[in-house]
Amino acid sequence: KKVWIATSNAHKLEEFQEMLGADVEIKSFKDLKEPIDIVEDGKTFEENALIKARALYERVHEPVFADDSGLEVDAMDKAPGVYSARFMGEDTSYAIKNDFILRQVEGKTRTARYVCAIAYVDGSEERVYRGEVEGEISEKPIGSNGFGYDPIFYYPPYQTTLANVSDEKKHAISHRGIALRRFLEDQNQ
Ligand code: ITT
Repeated sequence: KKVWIATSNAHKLEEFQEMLGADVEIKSFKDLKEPIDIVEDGKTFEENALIKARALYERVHEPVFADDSGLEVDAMDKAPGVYSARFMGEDTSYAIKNDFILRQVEGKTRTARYVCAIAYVDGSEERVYRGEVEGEISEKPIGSNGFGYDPIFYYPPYQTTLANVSDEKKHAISHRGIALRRFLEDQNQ
């Protein structure tokens, strides 16, 4: 089986490969001869996922997924949200972004969630699936697995951050894992 994923984020690709298994061949933006210029100007995760999936479908005319995801921090009015990749600039390290968020939640409620919208476009149908996982901003960064905000995303049932658990444990409860399983269950109906 082969599927396109409209992403240039290598960490997302790795997670999809782990979750879908080695027998699924994944292609992404890096496999295109000509780059696609995409303006991700949606206001919601769902809109942005559809924008990316439609753009790649128009190029390849084969089944395409896209993942738009991010972190909502309640004490920051749900920022960085859909701006999670661009928040403080794409070139700013996550060590700096994570420290900034730790300072923002000092003395405030620490609740946060990851959200993921997975869009699927194949020319005859368009579908979007959402997954969310509730957590808290940790007291300090912990762990080196995962990517992005994982070192500060504390998941109470595991009593540690998502950067401090195995890939399997992350996928079992993650926003991306939930959204992907919703898609797969729908396909099996
Ligand atoms: P593409 O649009 O090319 O897919 P992107 O990284 O720009 O890549 P998004 O706009 O969806 O994608 O931004 C998602 C950001 O949210 C990502 O860069 C991380 O900062 C954060 N994020 C999403 N899922 C995450 C996860 O599982 N662990 C840690 N951080 C995550």
